[in-house]
Amino acid sequence: MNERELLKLQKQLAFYEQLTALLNGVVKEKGEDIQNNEQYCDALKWKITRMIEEVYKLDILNDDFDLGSFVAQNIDATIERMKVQMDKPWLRDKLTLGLMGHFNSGKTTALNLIFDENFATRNRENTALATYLVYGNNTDKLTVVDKGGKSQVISLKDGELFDYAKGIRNFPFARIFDYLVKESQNKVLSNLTFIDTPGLSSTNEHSEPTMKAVSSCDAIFWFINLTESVTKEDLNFIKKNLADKPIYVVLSFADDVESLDGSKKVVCDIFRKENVDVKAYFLLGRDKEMQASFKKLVTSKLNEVIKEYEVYNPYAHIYALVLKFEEVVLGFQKALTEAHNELDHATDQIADTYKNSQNQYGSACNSCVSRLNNMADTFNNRCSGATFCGGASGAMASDFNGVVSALQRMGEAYDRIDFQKLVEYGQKIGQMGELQSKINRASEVLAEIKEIKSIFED
Ligand SMILES: Nc1nc2c(ncn2[C@@H]2O[C@H](COP(=O)(O)OP(=O)(O)O)[C@@H](O)[C@H]2O)c(=O)[nH]1
Ligand SMILES: [Mg+2]
Repeated sequence: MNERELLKLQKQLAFYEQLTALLNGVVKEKGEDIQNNEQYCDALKWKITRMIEEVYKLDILNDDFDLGSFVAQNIDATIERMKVQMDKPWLRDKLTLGLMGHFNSGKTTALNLIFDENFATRNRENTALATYLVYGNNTDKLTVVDKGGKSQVISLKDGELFDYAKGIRNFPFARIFDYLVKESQNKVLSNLTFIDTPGLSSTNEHSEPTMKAVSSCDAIFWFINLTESVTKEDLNFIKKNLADKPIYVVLSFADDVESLDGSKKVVCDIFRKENVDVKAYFLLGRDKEMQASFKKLVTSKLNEVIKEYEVYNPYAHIYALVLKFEEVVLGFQKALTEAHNELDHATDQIADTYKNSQNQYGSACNSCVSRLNNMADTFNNRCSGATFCGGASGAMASDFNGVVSALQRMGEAYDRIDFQKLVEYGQKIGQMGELQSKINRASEVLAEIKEIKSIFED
């Protein structure tokens, strides 16, 4: 074995020893409260999604309302964020800024500069995991959290295990873990949490930690190596994943380009053309003066950003949505009730008209009967037992005429009975039944909404 091979073996051995120590270290189980929180979030998600489906079924939302994408964007993503905030106390009530862009674009260098940190920066992929820089006193330790939410406090030295630079071989091992947390006493961090991501790489696997961080970020610092300018991947990622987030662009390697103004203009023009709204640009380079001004500019911008953006509150977001749905359903129920009342009034009128015409027919019948009775009386009084005489025949003739015209009026009254009104009546009663069942459905949905509201109002 030659000296080079021996050295390599020794390095590997040191790595495995360090790794063994880490794997044997004290692991803090994911707390029961966190597991309960997650179950709570899942139950809430289920309840709210069901409520929205029920509102959707009432057929009162706009035609272009897409249930699937609405739920994905407004409920799934928000509840995931809620879970993340419950899981990760350092994201709670803080604005979260993500450092993103290609690997090797100066993200970690910038973080070190702004916060006087000392994270490893190398000219190849290095940080395998997302690193959270948070406010706290334990500045000489790191916390590493695995994908199951278990955490472990390690020394800064052991943190180096997660660097690519320790050998690409280490990389799959780092993948068991989810992220690292480093505390800092910098005052800016009492309102902000930074997530330094490994950045985008040519393979999806390496970009995963960056993708995962997106949903936790309120705003993004996007890094562009000015010597490479904006790439298709940059634009794709920004458009697909960051469309609704404020973006600040850091142009790194600024002293490595021939014409700084020209290169910067190219980037600005591309973003403008692609409708990416960049809030501000910062220049970063190797030059000390440039670095000092970068630090100054970014720090003052961060203080503005803290004031400018409200800390994302998933509860408030969902509560506002629930209130909106309640408003829509209440409006729907009100309109239905009004329509129902109108129909009720109309059917009463139809019934009155019909009854009226039927009453008229009834009284025509009665008058006909009384005419016939008159005739019978006349016959009994004047004609029975008497020879047929002129006076009686005159009385009978007038009775006959009376009966004929009474029959005529009866016929006319019958014609006036509005049977169409009966049909109309039946139709309207049917419509009322339909409205009533929708009103009842809306009441049920409103009861569900009320129940969800009470969860938020407690
Ligand atoms: N010349 C020059 N080198 C830089 C600049 N920013 C970062 N670097 C170097 O580029 C490499 C990658 O930087 P790093 O901050 O680790 O990039 P990250 O992968 O985006 O975190 C390191 O060697 C840095 O020293 C810059 O503005 N100018
Ligand atoms: Mg980095």
